[in-house]
Amino acid sequence: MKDSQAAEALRREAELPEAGWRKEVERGLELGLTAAPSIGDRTISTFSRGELPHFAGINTFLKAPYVEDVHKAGQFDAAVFGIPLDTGTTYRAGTRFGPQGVRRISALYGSYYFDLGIDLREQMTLCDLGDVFVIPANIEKAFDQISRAVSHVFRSGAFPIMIGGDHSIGYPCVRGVAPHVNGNIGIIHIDRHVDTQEKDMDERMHTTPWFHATNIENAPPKNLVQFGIGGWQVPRAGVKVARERGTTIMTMTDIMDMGLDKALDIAIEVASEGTEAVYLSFDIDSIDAGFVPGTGWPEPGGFTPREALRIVQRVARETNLCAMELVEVSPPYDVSDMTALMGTRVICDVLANLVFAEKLPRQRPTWLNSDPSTEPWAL
Ligand SMILES: [Mn+2]
Repeated sequence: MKDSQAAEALRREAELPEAGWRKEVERGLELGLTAAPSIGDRTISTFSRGELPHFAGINTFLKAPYVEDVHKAGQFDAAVFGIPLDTGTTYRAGTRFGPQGVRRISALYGSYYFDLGIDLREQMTLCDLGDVFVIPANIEKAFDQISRAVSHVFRSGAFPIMIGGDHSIGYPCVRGVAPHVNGNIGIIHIDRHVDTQEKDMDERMHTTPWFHATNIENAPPKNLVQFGIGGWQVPRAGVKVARERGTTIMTMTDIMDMGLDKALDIAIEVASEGTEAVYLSFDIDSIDAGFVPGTGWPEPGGFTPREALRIVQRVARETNLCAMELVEVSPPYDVSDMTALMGTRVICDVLANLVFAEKLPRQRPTWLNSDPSTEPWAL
């Protein structure tokens, strides 16, 4: 088995540095006091200030530093922030607790990923910027806040990771990214639902983000690929729009018939053709509800977790990924945190694969248009 992934993982681990871990230990001892004399392991502090114990401490995503001053976002390779908006939900709400739920269960993980021999703490810097101040009673004002926040983080140079929130945030997130890309953006949308109608019950809701996002000049519908679609919750109004605009929809049956990797070849090509950057929108309900019950619009017949991880692996490695969102995790409907954990896993696997493919830490991308003298996105 010397050519196995496991054998390679064992080799790679030996080459990983420990400087980040040592720094965390030193910091813990300095801020949290050295441990009681009976504790043999002198890396342990009295107050928990780092990864351990996993069940202790104040939660940020992966216990990354909470950076209260958002002006410092650009000092990190990647920045996580929450968008706790569920005003766009058309059935059962609760995704306003998505960022909290994902952060809480993310404490289960350390920074090391065995499969790839990657240690995020040693190989990149990550911060948690907290949450966007959404306006729950007015979705358009919430959208404005979201676009401004995304724009700020994106142009700082940090790789932005948005934790929703319902899928309505897809539109303001892309609207925050688009002005800072020199060239076009492709969108890879992993979902059971098309989310392409113009309005739902007279407003822009979580069923509408891609209608509005593909109205943005440099986010054309020809580079929108919708992956895993199908079932009984695809409104006909959205289907009409998809047909008129020529977005690329790939159903679960399409994907099964051709095989996941062949389908991913097509998805990556559609999103990348003629674009400078690719945006990933991952709806947790793309995975079968048997695995992820904690979501607002469950639709049976979606991906398995293994398939979902294969999708994000290839998207992270093979596209010019510029930002991502994870949406529709709804902790009030979750069981044993399994949906939030899967959401955590999607984000962690994107990061690990970006590091593996040497896309993180990143040089400032040539397509990133950010004049520091300009304000972040504003109407
Ligand atoms: Mn969906």
